[in-house]
Parts: sequence; structure tokens; C-alpha cells
Amino acid sequence: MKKIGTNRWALAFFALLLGTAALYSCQSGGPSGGFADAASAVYVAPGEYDEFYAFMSGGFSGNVTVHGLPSGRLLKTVPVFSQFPENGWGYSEETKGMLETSWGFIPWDDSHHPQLSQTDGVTDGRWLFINANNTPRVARIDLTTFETDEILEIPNSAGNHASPFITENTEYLVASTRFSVPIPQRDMPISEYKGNFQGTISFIRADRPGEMDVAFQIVVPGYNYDLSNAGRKASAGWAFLTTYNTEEAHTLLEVNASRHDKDFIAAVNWKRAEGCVAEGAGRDVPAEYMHNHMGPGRLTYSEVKRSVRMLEPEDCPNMIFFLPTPKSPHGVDVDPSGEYIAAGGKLAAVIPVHSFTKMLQAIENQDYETVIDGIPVLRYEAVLAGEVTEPGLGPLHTEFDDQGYGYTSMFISSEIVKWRLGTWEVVDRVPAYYSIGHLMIPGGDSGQPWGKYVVALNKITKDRYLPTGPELAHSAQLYDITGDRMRLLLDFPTMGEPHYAQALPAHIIKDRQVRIFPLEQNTHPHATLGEGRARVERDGNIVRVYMITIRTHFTPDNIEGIRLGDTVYFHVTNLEQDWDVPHGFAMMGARNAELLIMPGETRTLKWVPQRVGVYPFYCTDFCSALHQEMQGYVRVSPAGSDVPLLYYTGSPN
Ligand code: RUQ
Ligand code: CUA
Repeated sequence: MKKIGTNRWALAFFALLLGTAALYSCQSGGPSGGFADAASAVYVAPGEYDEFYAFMSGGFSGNVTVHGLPSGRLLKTVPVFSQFPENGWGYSEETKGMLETSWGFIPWDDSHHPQLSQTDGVTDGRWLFINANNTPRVARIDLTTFETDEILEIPNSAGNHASPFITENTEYLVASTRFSVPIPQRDMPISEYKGNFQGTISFIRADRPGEMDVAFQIVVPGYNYDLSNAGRKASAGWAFLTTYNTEEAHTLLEVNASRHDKDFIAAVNWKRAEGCVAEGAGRDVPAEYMHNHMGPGRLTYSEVKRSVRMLEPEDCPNMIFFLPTPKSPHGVDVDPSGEYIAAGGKLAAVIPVHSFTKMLQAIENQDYETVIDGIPVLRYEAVLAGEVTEPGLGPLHTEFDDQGYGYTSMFISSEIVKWRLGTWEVVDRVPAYYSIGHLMIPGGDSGQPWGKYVVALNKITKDRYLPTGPELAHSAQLYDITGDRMRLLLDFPTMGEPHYAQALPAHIIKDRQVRIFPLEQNTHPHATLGEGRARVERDGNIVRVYMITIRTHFTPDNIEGIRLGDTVYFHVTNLEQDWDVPHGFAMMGARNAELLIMPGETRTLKWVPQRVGVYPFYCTDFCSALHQEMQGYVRVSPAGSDVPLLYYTGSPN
């Protein structure tokens, strides 16, 4: 009881500090000298391009937004786990399947951590990956189209938060469960959590588009697994994950999961795990999970997977170790050399940094404090490289520049703290408005940071923008890090909650963009590859409209002979072969979103007519001078009517 009391006081104290820090920030915020040249530092003249693409997680919007840096301008929303009526993602027949899971169709998720693909530890601009936290999944976005083209569900996970962190050649996405659960799932009392609930760390094959799969899962104790980072260079072949709730509490975690002075960083030798699996270690366990990908014809192909390879620590000795780390750590970040592993202890007074070299030595010497469920716990002092002392309050995440500095976000004291690798001294600090969560330096979690800027991804907005009712725009801030002192340049709003972000120099991807889909490669089974082939076909109650669109008409435009009780599929092919000429398609009364059809693409809207009458459809994207002329009608007759099927293809047929 006494212990609980102490912890409650500690929490109250931190809450008070948070309030104080916020107050302090308010007073010191606002425009001051030096902002005039800040304006020119972020100014991108009309017609000019930004230097970096930044990819922000959309948080509870389930999507990704793309911004230019340094301007902060919003360039695009890439729908991933959430339906997106703006372009019909998850509404069109071709894309609905991308949101299928073993639970059925799920139109939403909560996305936290975008990750760019890497080659030799350098961001290479092929793909962006991101996690779904709520119904565990990971997605691949193709950076030639800025479209999601693959989603894999993760079995035996619950709260896919420590995800998806990439290994230095994109071999794997490392994904771990935030919530431990009964594995396999079963009916049992929650009070029996301790010792019965378990976690998993998944290694997801990521380097072959269309073939994402869980290569293996490691079963770990029933802690919460929070963040992850893969090793690089010196530590290539390893992955690091933070844990909290090593108390294995199942209720009142704010108190009960804050008792231990130290929790752990789990260090996984995935090269070794891979070797063990290749030699047949572990067992294939039944599990149902879905794999969806955009394949030929730009259709979703879905497959239900039925088993997963699971490894217990005993199946593969020396595969996993625990590094004691104060206190309820959140982020874990490996520096560009791969030698240093920095943790962010939410409730810790220091930033502990572990040494990979010392860790290997401690393993070699079997310098263990204890062993938990087959996992050796190394001695803290034996693995510690150093501690950044008095960094501020509530360290969460660290990014690195190319000059040997770490930059850590301090949630409670609401600031970014810059410190030197090796000497651990704090060299600069700057306030963030307010309560910074993640931060991001382009390439700052890779073997090659591009530097130049750090972006603060803030949790609380308060007074930074014109107020917009109870919910305010989420807030990112851009700082210049080229000098000795960090310098705030710009506030810019983001969509949903921008947990984490990634950025890369624009030149890596800007000239690789797909501009059209060549019609001769359109293998969609319901494509209409020429205006003369436009038609309407009835098969019982199913009516298929093989429609084309091109500036500035639809063919067919007028359709008669549709009856109540029919299901109509509008298969619309955009015959344009010019960049930036999508056409839209919207049908009055359709309980669906519009379609936005890219040049050369076929997309399908399903419509079940509900009322007798004559109803229009039209193009929603102002595509040309005669855009407003892009329309047509559908006549809906009563069920059983004998109005013949009739459609107009230029001259009435
Ligand atoms: S989290 S504020 Cu969802 Cu990445 Cu750290
Ligand atoms: Cu096509 Cu407007």
C-alpha cells in the first residue's frame, strides 16, 4: 500500500510539472526577434519545389499525409487503413478487399509509425511502411504511385504499436504487440494475466512486393512492448524493443505498471533467429490472418493464411536478451553507427544509452542478473555506455544528425534536447509547443541522416492556431539544426495525430513518379479498352455497365431498362493517357463514395437503385472546359417492368 501511495505522489508531481512546463512555454512562446529570416528559410517560391518529402502518420485517421519541407505544405493524403471517399479507397470494388481482415471488413485503423525502406541503412525511396495499431496490420505504400499496395494482418498480436521498424536492407519489418494477450486466444479470467498472457515479436518479410509474410514470431513474457528500432552497421542483424509493465499488472496500470525502477530493452539477434528457423526450430502454429495486395489489373488479391512459425526463447539459445532500462521506457533508437542504443524512459530522470559492444561482451561473459522465461537479463552497468543527465523531463524519442548528436523529445518539459554522443553532455535545448511526442530528422533513424531540420510532432496544440471548436489542428514544428543552436522556423498543422514521420530528399523519388497507367497494360476483367466497346449487359438481376470516360463525356451516357431489384456495377475505364487527368464518377443516391479513376485505370462503383425515377451521374473532378457537360442519366423502372435495356453510345442504339 505504501508503495502505491508513493507512486501516486510521483504521478501527481509529474502532472504538476506538466502544467508548469506548459505555462512556462506559453509565456516564452509567441513571435520574437529572428523570425523574419525564419520566414525566408521556409519560403518556397511559387512554382518551386520543396527540398524534402515528409510522410506523417495520420494517427487515428488511419492514413498517411505527405508534406513538403521546409514549407510544411500538404501535398497529399495517402489512404491506407481507412476508407477515403475523396478517391473511393475502400469504397470501390477493386479496393474494398484491401481492408479485409480475419474479422471481416474493417474501414479504419490507428497508424503510428511510417518507415521508409532502406538499402545498406540508407533510405532508398522504394516504399513506405506503416502500422495499424488497433487490428494489427502493416501496409506497404509504393512511392512511385503514392498508393497502398499491400496489407498484411499480424496474428497473435494485440495493439501493433512497436511496429513496423525496418532492418537495414528492408529484409524485415519488426512488429511487436503492445498488449499481451492469451496465446492462443481463449476464454480465461483477466485476473490470471500474470504468467498466462504473452507477447510476440513478429519478423515480417518486407523486401518482395506482393509477398509480405510473417517469417516467424518470437514468444515473449506478458509485458507491454512499446517501440522498436532495428540495428544497423555494427549492430546489423539485431533489433531492439522497449518493454514496460514488466510488473505484469492487469489493472490500474498507471500505478501498478510503474513500480519497477527498471524495465527492459529486449535485444533480438534476428540473424540467429533466422538461422534457427532455417534449421527447423520452433513450430508451425495454426493462426488465421489475411494478406491483401494490389495485383494484376489493379485489383485486390486476398489470401487467408493459416499458420505461423513460432519460436520460444528456449528453441534458439542466445537469440534474445533483456537490457535493464529505467523507467517505463518508451522509445528506443539506434544511432547511425549502430553502436549506441538510446532509450526514452517516460518516468526516468536520465536518458540511458546502451553500448552494443558492451552488450556483446556481457553476453560473452554471461554477465547476467537473472534469467526470465529463458531470456537472460544482462547487468545494467555492464551494458551502459553512458547517461545523459538532467536532460529535462519525460524523454520519449531520439533522432540523430550526421554530426554525432542525438536529439531527444521531452514530453513533460515540452522541449527538444540536443546532446553529444560519447560525452553525453547536453549542448542545447529548445521549447516545443506543446508536449512533444516523436521528433523526426530526415534519415535520423537510419545509417545516413540527411540532417538540416528536426520536426517536432506535438501532442497538444492549444493556442498555436486560430481556434476551431473543441478539436484543434494537430501541430508540427520545424527547426533548423544546421547551427550550434536549434532555431524554430515554422508551425504547420497536420492531419490526425502525427505520431511519427519520415522524410527524404525529394530528388530520390520525384522523377520516379508514375504519371499514367498504360491502357495496353490494363488487364482488369471488366475494362473497356476503347470507346466502341462501351456497353451494358444484364445477367439476371446483375447489370454491368462497361463505361469509358474521356474529356469530355461518358460512354454510355444515358441508360434505360434498369429495374428495382437490380444490382448495377459501373465499371468505369478512364481512357486518358495524360498526366493529371483523372475523372470522377458519382451516382445520385448511391450509398457509396465517388470513384476517382486515374488515366488508364478501371474502377467499379456498386449501386443498388432504391427508387423509381431518372437519376443523374456526373464527373466530380473539374477536368476540362466541358467538365460540367460530363453527365448522364439512369432510368430506374419498377421491378418486373418490361422497359428494354437501352444505352446511348454517341448515337442511340
Ligand atoms: S508513440 S509519442 Cu505511438 Cu510512437 Cu511515442
Ligand atoms: Cu471529367 Cu470532369
